[in-house]
Amino acid sequence: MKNFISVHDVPDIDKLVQKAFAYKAYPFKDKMLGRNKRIGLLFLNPSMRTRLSTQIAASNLGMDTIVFNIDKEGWKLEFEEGAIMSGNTIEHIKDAAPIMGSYFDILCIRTFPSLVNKRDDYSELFINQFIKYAGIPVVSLESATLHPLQSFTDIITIQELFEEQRKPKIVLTWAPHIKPIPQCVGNSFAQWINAWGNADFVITHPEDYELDTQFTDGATIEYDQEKALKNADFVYVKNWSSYTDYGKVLSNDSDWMLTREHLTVTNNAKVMHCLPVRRNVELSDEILDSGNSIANLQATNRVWAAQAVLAEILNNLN
Ligand code: SN0
Repeated sequence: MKNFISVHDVPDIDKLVQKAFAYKAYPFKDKMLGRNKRIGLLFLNPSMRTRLSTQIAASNLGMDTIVFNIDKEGWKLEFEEGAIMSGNTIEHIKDAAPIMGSYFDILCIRTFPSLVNKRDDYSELFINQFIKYAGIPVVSLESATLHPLQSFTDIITIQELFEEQRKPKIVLTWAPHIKPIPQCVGNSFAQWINAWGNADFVITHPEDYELDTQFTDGATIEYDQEKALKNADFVYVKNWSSYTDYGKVLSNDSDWMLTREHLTVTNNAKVMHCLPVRRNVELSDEILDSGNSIANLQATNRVWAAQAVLAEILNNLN
């Protein structure tokens, strides 16, 4: 593995899951692998779990980490080729990224979508410019359209909990929110579950909240949430803004908030969320504070997900 941007960078998902489980059992077994290697974590947007788990994963592998909140502490970057930089951007990615490439062995980047310019967001302009100009492996800590470390964690967590000899039914349900939110987590979860192929996978949302079919093809789309939730083993709760009417909030229908009532038709489903969660807007307290919620396990597993990915990249470097 060179870069980790999407599921397409993973030749064998199940093998990577096993690698993560091995680190969960023995966190320090490869403490020498990252010796004298330095990782840069670059944030253009806020983060808690991603930042901490990646830093811990790097430390478990013996790497040095530098965290740079470039949105707050750095110069504002320009990503457009040929831009006349007379506006508010100060430094071109062409000038910044090669320097980072010389300082680090691996570069990790979080960059949210604009939710205004669909073409730039869906061409992954920012992260692709980093890949082009840094010249070292790049790991996505959530980019404009995807959140691969989260989706990998989600599959690890499902595998860890589901022991029956059949495919689990997994439902991704849209939930209300107060503001426009990226489609990344939904896109990425759909992309990974479809690529994994070991699930009966249903996506439910109000009409006009369809995600990009390049990620959802293979899943069943069901507009009736109750019908979708029937016999679900896992329910992933997530808000996203509209992809078709790009970046817009089209519904705030609180009936879509997952409550205990919604779970009655499921197979006592485990409820997933990537966090941070808007309590009693996306998901009710009664679920989040119950044994059905596995959001904390997902977050805990972020360390092993990041460690497996970084180890794969380090193996490729050495
Ligand atoms: C981000 C998202 O893509 O959904 C990051 C999730 C890991 N979430 C938010 O931006 C939530 C912001 C809010 O105001 O609740």
